Amino acid sequence: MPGIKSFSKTFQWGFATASYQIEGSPDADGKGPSIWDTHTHKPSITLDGLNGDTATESYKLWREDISLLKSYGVAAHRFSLSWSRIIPDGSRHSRVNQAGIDYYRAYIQELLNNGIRPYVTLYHWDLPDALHQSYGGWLNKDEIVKDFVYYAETCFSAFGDLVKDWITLNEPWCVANLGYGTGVNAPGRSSDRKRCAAGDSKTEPWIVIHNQILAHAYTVQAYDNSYRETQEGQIGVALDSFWFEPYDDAPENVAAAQRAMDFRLGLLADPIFKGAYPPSMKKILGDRLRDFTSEELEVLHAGCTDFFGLNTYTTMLVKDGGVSDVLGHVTSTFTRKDGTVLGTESHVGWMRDYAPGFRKLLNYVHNTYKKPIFVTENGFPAKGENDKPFSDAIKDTDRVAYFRGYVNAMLDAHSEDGVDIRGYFAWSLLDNFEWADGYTTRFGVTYVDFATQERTPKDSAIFLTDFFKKHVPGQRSS
Ligand code: GBH
Repeated sequence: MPGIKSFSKTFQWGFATASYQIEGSPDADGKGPSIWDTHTHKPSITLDGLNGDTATESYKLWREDISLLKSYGVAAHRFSLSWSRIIPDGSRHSRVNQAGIDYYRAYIQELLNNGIRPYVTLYHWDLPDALHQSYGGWLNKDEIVKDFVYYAETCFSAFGDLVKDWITLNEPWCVANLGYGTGVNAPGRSSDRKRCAAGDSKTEPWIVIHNQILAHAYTVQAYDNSYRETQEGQIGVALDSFWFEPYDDAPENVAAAQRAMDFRLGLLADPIFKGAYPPSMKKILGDRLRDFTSEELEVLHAGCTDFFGLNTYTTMLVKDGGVSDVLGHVTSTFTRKDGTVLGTESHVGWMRDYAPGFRKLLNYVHNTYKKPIFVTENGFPAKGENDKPFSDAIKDTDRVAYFRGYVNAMLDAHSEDGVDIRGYFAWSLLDNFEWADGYTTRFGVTYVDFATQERTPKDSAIFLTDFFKKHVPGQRSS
């Protein structure tokens, strides 16, 4: 179609979900508990006091979810596997649960039967609790790296004839800093003794970052060594970042924005794609950031992470200075120097709608890491949606506006800036269990009535379906 900007005809678009946020059925068919099962059964963890025991009942309603995907006309679907359904206590020394394998094989087969390509995340935060209890989970390098690789290989063997697109870890920054820094997320460790009984926010997040990088790298090595040739797939990682924009053009604020990018994204992306931590981080964190051994460096350098999975929601303005070293002594705000505010407010304090920042971030990732990009998450929780009557909630004007801005920014990044973008997964298919927010924050393009589990498309689902139909040549219609 002349005059219409478009992605390539192999562009993969769809929605993303995560096991603990949708599945429910925490002990069905031999599943072991994960750290999120344990965490959310402690008092005062979530805003509404609720947990993921039921969520969207997707462990039972999965065929319905796949029909919904089909009705939206997606090319692909990103979802995660629950490690403790597949290996109940997580360990390489223990048994694999055939019922877990059978469940996910049926799920994957059903996607394929409907012409939907599976993008499988191995780890979206639900570590088998037994690994945390027995040796400290992500804190224990020697054990966790081996157990993760064993789990990953179990999945490559069990599903790799059907699955060609793998994502090792989801948002390792959040796993480290929310799980072991603030302690808001599982396993809930922090120096804050009002909130957590144990933990050390100064050291543990950086250990957990380091061990996740190694788990990723050794998994890629295992894929290269034993599966890549026969299965002919690709493997990536989903890293989350804001776009950090300097507050003004003062040189110290320009430098601060780059430092924030280093601390938020470079921390993971530099080792994984370039083989070393950002120098700005070493300078501030010193020995708290572990050095890689020479063997580890070899694995990092030899491995081929095929694509850059990018989870991103918003932009922040950054100024130099700040007590916390978590983002490298910077201060962030949504309010510009002239008092105006960046974009429409959402339901959560940490994000607003600002599409120009998305285009800049896509360019930054492309120019810095030179890998094909899959946007593995992007979405918007409309303010006050949970308190609206159903008939208003499904007319999600602010979410439609957000997606319109973001997908067009991505289209411009692709067609005008030459950024190599291969796919886009909106977060999320369904309203679901939004971690510490419980069910109070809705990110879905599909409304879920949690009392009846009835699913209803919101206007944003229809918008995205129409957009990709128009801008991906040869998209099949639903
Ligand atoms: C993603 O997390 C998750 O992958 C997904 O499971 C989740 O449902 C979705 O996005 C929506 O939240 O501590 O300064 O970073 C997004 C990660 C974690 C980013 C909480 C914002 C709070 C502010 N978010 N974080 S900060």
